[in-house]
Amino acid sequence: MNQEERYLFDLNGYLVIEDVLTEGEVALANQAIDQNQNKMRIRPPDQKLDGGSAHLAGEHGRGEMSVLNLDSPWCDPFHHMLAHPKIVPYLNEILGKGFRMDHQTFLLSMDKGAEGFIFHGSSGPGFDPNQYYIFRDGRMHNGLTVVIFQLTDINPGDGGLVVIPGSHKSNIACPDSIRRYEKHQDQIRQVSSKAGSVAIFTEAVTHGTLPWTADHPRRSILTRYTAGNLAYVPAYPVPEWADERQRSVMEPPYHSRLNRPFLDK
Ligand SMILES: O=C(O)CCC(=O)C(=O)O
Repeated sequence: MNQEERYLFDLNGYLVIEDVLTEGEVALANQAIDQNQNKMRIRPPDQKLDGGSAHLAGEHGRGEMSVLNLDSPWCDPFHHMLAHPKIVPYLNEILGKGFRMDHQTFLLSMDKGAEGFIFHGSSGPGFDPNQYYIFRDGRMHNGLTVVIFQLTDINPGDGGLVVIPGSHKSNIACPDSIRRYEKHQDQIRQVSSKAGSVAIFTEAVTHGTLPWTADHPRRSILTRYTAGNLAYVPAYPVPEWADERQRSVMEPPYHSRLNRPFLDK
């Protein structure tokens, strides 16, 4: 993580890293999804995410697919993303060495007309011990942190992930009118980037999703990580397929002084 990236993450609560995956890797991951369309679950109307906002409503729910347990070789691109050598240095800085996968990796898919997600995040006014951003003694400390590998282009105006830059340091709860995307839309930033890029954001930053408007689908691979001593959801059993790198990020939470494995890169 270079000085510009450190500055931008501290300033905004998120960062985009371009060209993490090659075109070939993006194509392989997309092929894996194409081959497993029958495993896609479209969120039903009784699990709407739009929070009742007309500005975030859609014609249908987003698609979700669990990707780590797909049959081989379709799972391979997603296993590789878990402890990706280009991303590990970022997570070492954002979460500290010994960071761990918290929520399991999944595909978030949006076809044209898919609904948005009401803005959420844990920034202020109370302290949330699972999702936080603290800067102390020259370094940042984060709770739950999201890594998204983009498998399709996200152009300005397409919809998808949005953040309120800087809100991870806010002291005031986000007003409902802003969470519902009804007012001050100019303060909301859509995170656009090309297929193969990665977005990382702290769950402390206020974020959400705008309805998808593009003809091509959104395909984002999300994994939520946390510091090695923390857990938001109960730890999953470490699967047999995991190699040494993957096992180290799937350890349950415990103190780093107890021989916790960690990755340098
Ligand atoms: O659309 C996005 O990338 C944000 C999704 C999100 O915040 C969530 O699933 O909790």
